[in-house]
Formats: sequence, C-alpha cells, structure tokens
Amino acid sequence: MVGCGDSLQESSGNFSSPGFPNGYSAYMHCIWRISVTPGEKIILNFTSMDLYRSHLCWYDHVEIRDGYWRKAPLKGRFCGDKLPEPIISTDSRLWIEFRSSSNWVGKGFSAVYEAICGGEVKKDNGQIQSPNYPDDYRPNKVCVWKITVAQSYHVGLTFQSFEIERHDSCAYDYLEVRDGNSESSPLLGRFCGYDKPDDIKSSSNQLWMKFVSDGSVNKAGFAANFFKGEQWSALPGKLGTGMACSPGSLGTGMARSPEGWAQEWSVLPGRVHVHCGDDNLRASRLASCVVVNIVTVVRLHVPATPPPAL
Ligand SMILES: [Ca+2]
Repeated sequence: MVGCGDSLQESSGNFSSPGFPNGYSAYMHCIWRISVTPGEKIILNFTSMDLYRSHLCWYDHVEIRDGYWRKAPLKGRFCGDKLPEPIISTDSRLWIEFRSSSNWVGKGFSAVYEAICGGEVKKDNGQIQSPNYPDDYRPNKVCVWKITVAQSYHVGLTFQSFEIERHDSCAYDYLEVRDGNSESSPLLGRFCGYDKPDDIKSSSNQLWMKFVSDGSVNKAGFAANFFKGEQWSALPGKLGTGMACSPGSLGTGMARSPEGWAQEWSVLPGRVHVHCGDDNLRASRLASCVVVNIVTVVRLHVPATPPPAL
C-alpha cells in the first residue's frame, strides 16, 4: 500500500488521484479529509473521472463520505468514466477515499471543492451564525438562509451577538432580513455595525436572511436564535406589569396572555418580551428595578396552570 491523500482546510481547493492525468499504480490507498469553516457546507465537483470500471466498483474506486471518518454515511462510490453529479455535504466535513488494485493507464480522477454557506432550515427553533462565528468571518461571503417553522406560526428572531463592519448605509458587510422566503420579500431590516438589532418577527412561518461580506475588514459576525412564536398584539400595558432591572435581564412578575400566564421575560430596548417559563418565578435581586408594562408576549410555552400570585 502506498500512502497518499491530504487534509484540506482551505475554503476551496482541488485534489486528484496520484499520477493524474497519467493513470495510477496498483495498491494505492489515499484519504483526503476536507474540513471547511464551521457552519459552512462543502460542494464537491469531479472535474475528471477515469478509473478502472468494475461491478459495484469493487476494485478501483473513489468513495465520498458525509463526515470526517471512514464510517460516516456514504454519499457515493465511483469508478469508470461517468462524471458524478456535484456532492454537497451535510456539515462542514467530507471524507474521500481512493483505492486501486491494478495499474491503470487511463487518467485517474480529479475534483474541486468549495465551501458554501447558508441553506434551507426547516426546524421550529435553532441558531443561525455567520460562518466561522465567533471568530471573524471571511471576506467575500454571501450566505442565504431560508427559515421555515411549523405552519400558522411566526418566526421569531433574537440576536445574541452582533458585530459586522460598520458603514452608514451598510454598503460593505451586512445582514439583511426579509419577511418571507425570497430576495423579493418585504425588507425587515439591513443591519451592520455593533448594535444588536431589535427582535424580529415574521408575518408568516418563513424568514429569509442574507449575510454579505466584502473584500476587506472582517468582524466576529452574528449569532441569532430563531423559534416558532405566536404573538398577540395588545394595547400597551394591558397584558400585565412586572419588575425589570436592566435591558436584557430577566424580569419577574405576571403577564397575562389569551391562553395562560407568562412568568418570565427579558427586557429589550424599547419593548418587553415575555417568554412563558417554568413553574418557578425568578426573583429579582437587584435594587434598581423599574415597573414595566408588558406589551408583547411571544409564546414559547404556556404553563398548564397559572402561577401563584406574587
Ligand atoms: Ca468587510
């Protein structure tokens, strides 16, 4: 056996069977591991395919696995001279293994890969991060996410962290959020700089997000949680009151929703957000608290029974 292969960690690259395009020797065994920025996927394209053909590619073959080791799920096993379709990884890693059992005077194979970001997200909650978060994003990125939660819910989006190259009109790097499932859906905001955007809510069960970076000045990027939310509109102050201590902190108190009681909320600039919590009311420990009116309730979970009065 002759060792060959490589560990590939750039965001794009290429590799080929040893000796390409002048065939290969018998008993080659090569492994390539591709690993790109966390949060990105790999698209792999074969640019040349000419291996000894055998039934089920039993003898010479190249195998692609969806992960980082030899038992990761098989994406394809190839031989002969038919160029495979492009292969896209599920996560940020691929495993490629080449074996030969005879000397071959054909070409061998060659392939190119590239990191891609974004994608379709069909889940009721999760986190979206800029590629390489919390480390700096890379230049010249364009990532599009399409989030879809369960029918008849809204998509709620709250930012945990936000740091994107600042510009007055966000002309360099930015995050764009749209109310729907395409680039032509109504714009909810285009964001850059160092202030966390306010919470965002879609009017349907879909939200479209695009992150763009230009050729220079990279920052840490963003992390945002999305969740399926049901939001009730209400007159200010009509849902309840409570105590809150500082923006972003948890408050305590009671909030009434059409379906039950919410007990726990966080205070965000310009608004109060109520998340229905568990059975335990959190006690406020700080002295400099203020009474706030609760104006919006985003339902995550409604307890079966009202909590005890404060
Ligand atoms: Ca930039």
